Amino acid sequence: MEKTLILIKPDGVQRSLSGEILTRLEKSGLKISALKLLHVNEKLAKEHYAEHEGKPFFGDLVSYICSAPIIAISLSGPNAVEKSRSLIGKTNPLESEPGTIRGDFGLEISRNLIHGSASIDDANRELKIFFSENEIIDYDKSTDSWVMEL
Ligand code: IDP
Ligand code: MG
Repeated sequence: MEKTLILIKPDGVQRSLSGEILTRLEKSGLKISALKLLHVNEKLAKEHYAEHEGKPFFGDLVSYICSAPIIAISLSGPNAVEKSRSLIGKTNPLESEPGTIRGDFGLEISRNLIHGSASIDDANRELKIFFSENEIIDYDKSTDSWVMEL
């Protein structure tokens, strides 16, 4: 089953929005296949955001992600990557539709609450940074056939 990496960023945890954010993602039918609270160090932040190295906001982005604990989540389900990106909204909360996580709770691009992998390839790379293979669990739920056509 397709998987994506979600991070509830430091502002999401500090503002006590972790439960609200997870509820929204989980209610879509996507399944939690791994979850942990961790304090990211600079090395891990730079590895995760390698594609942005050299951009003007890179230093601030790394400091932001390392500033307080985050919650890392693996979500599984059909089109998990695209579905979670649509629930999250655009990168800039100002351009995100109401009803999306960033649109409802964010004001600025540099405090946009949540990360979601942008592609299946990104998801596979990023999941390996945050989780070992045995931390990601595939399991059935009795509601599976009500959420997806099996
Ligand atoms: P995404 O998180 O929607 O995939 P990316 O373009 O991959 O957006 O950027 C990664 C993260 O870097 C964003 O979520 C945001 O935290 C930060 N970021 C992106 N662009 C800017 C910017 O112009 N100023 C400040 N921070 C930015
Ligand atoms: Mg991105």
